[in-house]
Amino acid sequence: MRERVLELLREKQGEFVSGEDLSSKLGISRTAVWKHIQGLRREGYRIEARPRQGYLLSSLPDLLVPRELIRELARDRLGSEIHHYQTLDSTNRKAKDLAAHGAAEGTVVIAEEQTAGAGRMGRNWFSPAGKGIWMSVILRPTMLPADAPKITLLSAVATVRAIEDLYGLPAAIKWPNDVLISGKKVCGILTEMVGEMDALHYLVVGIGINANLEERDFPPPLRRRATSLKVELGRKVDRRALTVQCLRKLGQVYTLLEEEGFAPVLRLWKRYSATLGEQVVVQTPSERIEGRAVDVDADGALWVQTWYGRRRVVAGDVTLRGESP
Ligand code: BTX
Repeated sequence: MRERVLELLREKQGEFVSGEDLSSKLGISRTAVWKHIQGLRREGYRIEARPRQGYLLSSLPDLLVPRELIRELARDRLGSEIHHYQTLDSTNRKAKDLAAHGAAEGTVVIAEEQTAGAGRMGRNWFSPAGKGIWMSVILRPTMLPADAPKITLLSAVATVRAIEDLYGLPAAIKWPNDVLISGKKVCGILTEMVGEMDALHYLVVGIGINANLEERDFPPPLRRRATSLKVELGRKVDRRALTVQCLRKLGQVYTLLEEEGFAPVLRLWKRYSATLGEQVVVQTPSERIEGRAVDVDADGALWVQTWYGRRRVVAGDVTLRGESP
């Protein structure tokens, strides 16, 4: 019933709807209407109430409420089921849990705040309340576990395209999956896989985007290396629109991978690369490699030209020349 009250308020678009109208259309008492209005207000909808005029929906909540996102994503491939939390330790952890219990491909977990947001290699991802997009998507591609890095590159492409489309900002990808603006990290992606040697069961793609953080919101050690869309644009962004666009782009590039293979995705990745052609230092789990980043191959691995020949890197952290490590 709450949904229907909201629907009727929405239909009026900026005009008042009388309590009487609502109650007769919905076949409930005016007291019941009032209770649903209160419920919607508690969810963050701003609804004005005026004697004799009724109710007017004046703004939607600045929260990533599933019903608002699902409406927009009705014709898209991802996001038909969305779990939204005020606080979670990590959306990736929750998504893995849901996937292990059979959640469908395209299920999305979103938190307004993460208390233990996960980065790669056991690192933390700073995820303050209401300021970013902290979300994870469950995918069940038919591919071998060895192909999972392709999804990581694909997700970075989708995020960059979403940012470019909405804000025209020149975002670039640092191998494998940091999204940078003005050389600073605006988004991080953590892909986690569950499978066996010859079968991938599911993947969780965790995307963290610094949307409306101010510079002072970042802990001091991050300030030099991190930025947000708000800092870059000088204005607040609509987190809902950004979430929708990211999921839409992710669905589109994922379909491109299925239909045409990795080559077109890799071409896009290269187009947005901030790494290729650059002098880099790559810290892998076992060594430090210095040289020029010359290519990313069909498996998503980075090739570095060093003094002593070409090296292939499958996992590691890249520092670009001029960037502080
Ligand atoms: P990463 O290991 O490449 O980056 C983590 C490093 O980035 C940290 O050690 C820190 O230096 C820096 N950092 C931490 N927080 C931020 C931030 N908000 N902005 C810029 N730099 C930061 C990247 O790992 C992968 C991050 C994925 C995060 C998403 S959020 C939704 C999902 N759930 C979850 O737990 N993780 C993912």
